Amino acid sequence: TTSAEPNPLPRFPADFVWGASTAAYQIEGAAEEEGKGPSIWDTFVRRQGAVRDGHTGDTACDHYHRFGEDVALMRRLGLDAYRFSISWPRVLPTGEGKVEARGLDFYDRLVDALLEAGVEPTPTLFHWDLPQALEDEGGWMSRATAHRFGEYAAAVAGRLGDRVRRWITLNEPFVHMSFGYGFGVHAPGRALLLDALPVAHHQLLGHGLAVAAIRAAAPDAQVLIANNCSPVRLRSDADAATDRQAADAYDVLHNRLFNDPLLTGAYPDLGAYGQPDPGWGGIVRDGDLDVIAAPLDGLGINYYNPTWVTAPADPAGGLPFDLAEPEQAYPRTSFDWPVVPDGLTELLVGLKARYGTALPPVWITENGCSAPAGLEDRTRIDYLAGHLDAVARARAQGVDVRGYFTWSLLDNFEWAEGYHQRFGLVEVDFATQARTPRASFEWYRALIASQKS
Ligand code: GBH
Repeated sequence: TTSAEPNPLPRFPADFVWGASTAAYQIEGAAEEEGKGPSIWDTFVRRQGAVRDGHTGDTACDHYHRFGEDVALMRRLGLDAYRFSISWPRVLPTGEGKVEARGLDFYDRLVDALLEAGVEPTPTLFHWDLPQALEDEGGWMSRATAHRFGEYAAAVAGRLGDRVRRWITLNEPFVHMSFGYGFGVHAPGRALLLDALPVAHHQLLGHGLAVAAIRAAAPDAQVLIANNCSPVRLRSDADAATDRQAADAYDVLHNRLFNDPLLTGAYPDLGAYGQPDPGWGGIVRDGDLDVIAAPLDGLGINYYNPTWVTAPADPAGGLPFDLAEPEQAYPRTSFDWPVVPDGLTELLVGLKARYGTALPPVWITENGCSAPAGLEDRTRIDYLAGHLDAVARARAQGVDVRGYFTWSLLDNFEWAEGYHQRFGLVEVDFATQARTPRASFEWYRALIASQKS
């Protein structure tokens, strides 16, 4: 097709890793097969009004039964690596105790199929599908969940650690905290607002325990976390002082709450959130930050767009910022998210400026866009080309970016939006499960091939 002509792109190093990402609940289906226990998403999708048009992930892309076909697509694409997630309740139906061998067998077969296809398996241990039984005991509001996560990590790494060289612990702990426990628009659907803060700490503690478990099982493996980060921007009519304060406060909640403890061993000051106690009233215990700050082999960054904020209209009320709309007319994705590639350069250069030598190598673990249905997805090609150029610019400014995983390989279950948003390089017809590569697939294939020749 004419739209498959590669845009001119800078050359990346020969060992730069080209990948694509998915997540278990969004693609696997087989929600009740082979001993899998219910996750909080299995529960949440049945709640009236929770997901657009009542869509569920019961079948999704039926990847559980069709992974062979999907791995063949990856091989055709020439992927170096594939980022997928492991469903905790498939491996441990109630989140703890006895391993369900059939669940672990599935990932064992997937890993072997990937290696056979020359694609590096890059599993994420938690992409939001907590076992419902653990949610019934408090979920991530409960400290015990962090320990259960460490045990789950040990079980998975014990089985796959002989073949998996690169692991990701958590996906986007900020989104899971804020959407899942703060606003209730994702599972588990709790609207605790700022009382959801312990969810941040318990996920990070779970991350640290998982790092130790993976290192014990697979000493040579690399361990990463995938944080979604968003550079914070002000409108051009911003007031210097109060708007700057709002931007700093937003940066603390969205970015630094997760990056600082991992990379510096200390939380940012949460005074702007009415939390003067560095121990957050007993949540952060002695020694926890040492566990959380265990050295990482890489920092995964999921980037979609910047966030615009202003000073709060009601400073006495809830949050120390208001979200704002940019006044500039950026192109918009089908999700209505602004397309701002230079935000990715700004984010990466900003991380390097803030953390310096404490910043490990960076991996773009998600980046992509929702585009109209159909095969001629020119807007997706433009989005990807623009953001890869942004990565190259950050590399040129000294940020050590090692790889790029686009979101997503396949159209899939887009959480509260159900099947209405399509993020795939491959179109999925959910009535027939037919997979058809889009123009962007061909473009990405040609790009990867050209980078290797
Ligand atoms: C990721 O989350 C998830 O990891 C993945 O599962 C998901 O399918 C994918 O992205 C696509 O959504 O209101 O215009 O400022 C992304 C988290 C949070 C990023 C909301 C964009 C708001 C855009 N997203 N955010 S805007």
